[in-house]
Amino acid sequence: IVFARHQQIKAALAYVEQRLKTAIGSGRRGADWAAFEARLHMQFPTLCALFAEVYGEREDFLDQLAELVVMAARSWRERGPELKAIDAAREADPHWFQSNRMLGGVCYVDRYAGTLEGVRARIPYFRELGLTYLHLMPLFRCPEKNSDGGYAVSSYRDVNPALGTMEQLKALAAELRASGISLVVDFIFNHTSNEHAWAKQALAGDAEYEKFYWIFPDRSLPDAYERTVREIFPDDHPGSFVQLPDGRWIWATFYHFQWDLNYANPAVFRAMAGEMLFLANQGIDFLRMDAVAFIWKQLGTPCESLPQAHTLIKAFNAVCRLAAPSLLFKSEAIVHPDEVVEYISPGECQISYNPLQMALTWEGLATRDARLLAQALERRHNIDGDCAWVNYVRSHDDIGWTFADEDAAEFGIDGFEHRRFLNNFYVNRFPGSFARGVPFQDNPKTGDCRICGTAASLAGVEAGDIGGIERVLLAYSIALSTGGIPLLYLGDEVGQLNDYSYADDPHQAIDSRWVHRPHYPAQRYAEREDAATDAGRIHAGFRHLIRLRKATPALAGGRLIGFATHNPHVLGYQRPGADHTVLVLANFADTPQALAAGTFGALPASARDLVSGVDYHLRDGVTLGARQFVWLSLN
Ligand code: OTU
Repeated sequence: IVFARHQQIKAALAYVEQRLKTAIGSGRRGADWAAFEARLHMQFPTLCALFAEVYGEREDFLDQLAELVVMAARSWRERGPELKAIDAAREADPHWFQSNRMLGGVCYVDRYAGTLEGVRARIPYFRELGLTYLHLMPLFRCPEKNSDGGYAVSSYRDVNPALGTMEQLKALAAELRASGISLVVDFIFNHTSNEHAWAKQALAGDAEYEKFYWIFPDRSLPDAYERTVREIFPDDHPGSFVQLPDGRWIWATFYHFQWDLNYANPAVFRAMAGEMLFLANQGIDFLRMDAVAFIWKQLGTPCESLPQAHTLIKAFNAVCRLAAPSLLFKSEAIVHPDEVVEYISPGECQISYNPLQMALTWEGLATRDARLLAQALERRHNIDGDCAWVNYVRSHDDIGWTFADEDAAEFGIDGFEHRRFLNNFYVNRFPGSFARGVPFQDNPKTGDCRICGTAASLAGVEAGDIGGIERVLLAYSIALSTGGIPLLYLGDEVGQLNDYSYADDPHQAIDSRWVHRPHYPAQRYAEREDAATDAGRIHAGFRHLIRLRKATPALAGGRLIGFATHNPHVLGYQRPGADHTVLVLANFADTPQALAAGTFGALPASARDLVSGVDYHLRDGVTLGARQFVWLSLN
C-alpha cells in the first residue's frame, strides 16, 4: 500500500508539473523558480495527502490540486525579495519566536490610532514598550455598520478605506519590520460578510457562488443540524442559520451578516488560499486563524473541531510552506483545553492563544485560590517545543470559562456552578466583588454566559479596590513568565477602564464586548510617567516586568515545571534555563501567605528575587505579601 501510494503521489506530481508548465511558460518563471521547484518536491507529498483527505473522492481532484499549485507558483513569483530573505532567515532559525525578548501587543487601528498612518506614528511608543509583535485587529473592507468589529470581511484584498490602503499596510509592515516588530493580522476564513462579492453573487442566484456557502431551500436540514450544534451569538439570532430575503436559509454561526464558507467545495479552499497568499505577500508575519473550530460541518456532529478542520488548516499551512514559507499561523480556538492543543503543531498552527491560562488567572483572582491554575500549568502547559503559546490576560473578546470540568472535579468543584459563580463575581453580582464587568451572550436556555470588561476594571481598579493595581500586574506577570509569547492588550499597560458608551450606539449596544474596546486613553498615556496616578503606577510595573523578562534567558522557550507550594493561595512554577532556573511564586490572596522551609528542601539556600532585588533565605521559608509575586533566580 505504501508503495502504491508513493507511485500515486509521483504520478500526481508529474501531472501537476505538466499543468504548471502550460500555465507558467519558461520565459515567465523568474530567477528563483528553482527554489519553488525544490519546495514543490519537498512539500508536494504532504499537500497532496492532506488535500486528498478532504477532496480525494472527487473526479476532478487532480485538477483542483493542480489549480492550487499553479496559484501558489504565481504568488511565489510575485513575492518580494525582502520577504524571500526573511523566508530564508526564519527557516534557518525556526525558534526565533521563542526568544524571551518577544513581546506582543494588540490594538484596533481606528480606536487606538485613527488610521494606518496613525499606527505608524505610534511606532516610537511600541519600541519604547519593547514590542516585537503587533496584532492589528481586522482592518479589511467590511460593512459600514454591521461588521462585528471587522470580523465580517467584504474583501480580503482591500483595507477598510476609513483606515487606509493596502499599499499603506504593506509599507507599515516594512516599517515595523525595520523596528524589529512582526505584523499579525486576522485570517477570517470561516465566514465572509454578506457584502462580500461572493456573497452578493450567491444571493443573486449565481450557481457557482451559491456553492461557496451553506444555503438550504427550507428548514429541514437546518433543523437537523441544529439538533447537535451549539448557539454562539444567541443575542443576535437563535441557532446557526438565518433566513434570506428569498426565504432560503443560510449558515451563519456568528452574526446574521457573517455567512459560513463551505469548505466541502474545493473552490472555496483555493479561493481562500489565494487570499491568504495575497496577504502573505504584503509582508504579514503571522495570521491569526479566526474561529478555527467551526470550518468543517457534518450532520449529526457538533460541527466543531472535526478532524477535517485540522486537515484543512494543515493544508493551508502546506500551501504557505510552498509559497510564503515564513508565514506562521496562530490558532484561535477558545474551546475545551483538550481541543485547544489539537490545533498546535508545526504542520498546523505554530502558535496559539492560551485561553486556559487566561481564564484560570481570572478564576484565581476571584477565588484567591491558585490550585486550578497550578494544575493546568503542570498538566497542560508543555506543548511541542517548536510551537509557542500566546499568553494573554485580556483580548477584544469576552472571557469564557473554558477549563475542563474533569480537572475541576478533582478539587470537588462543580464546573457549571463554578462558572455561574465566576460570571456573578465578574459582573459584580457577588457580595464583596472587586470586579466591574458586564455579561455577554447570557443564554437563559442553557445557563451559558461569558463576561466582558478591561483588565483594570475586572481587577478592581475601576471600583477603587486597594488591590486593583496589584492584581493587574499579578495577572500580567504570569503571562510574562510561564513561557510563550506574552500579548499585551494595548491600553492595559496604563490601566484603561471600561467604556460604557457603547450602550448608546444602536449598532454596538447588543454586543457588550465593546465595553472593553475603548478609544486610545490619551489622558492615561499622558500620566504614564506620573507615579502619583494609577496609570503611572501600572505602567511602571509593566516597564519593570518587561525589562526583566527581556533580561532573563530562562524565560525563553516554553518549558515549565510545576512547583508544589502546599499553600492553595500561592501559585508556583519553575522555568528551567541553560544556566539558571527561575522559580515563580505568586500570592493570589489579599493577606500575607507563608510557605514553610520544607517546601524549598531541594533548592539552594538562598535566591534573589529578580522583581524586588531582595535575597530570600529559603531555609527560613518564604512569606509573600498580599498579591505579591517573586521571580526567584536559582543558580
Ligand atoms: C472570534 O471569536 C473573534 O475573536 C470574534 O471577535 C468574532 O466575533 C468571531 O470569531 C467571529 O469572527 O465566539 O466570542 O473559539 O470563541 O472563535 C468570540 C470559538 C467567539 C469562539 C471564537 C469567536
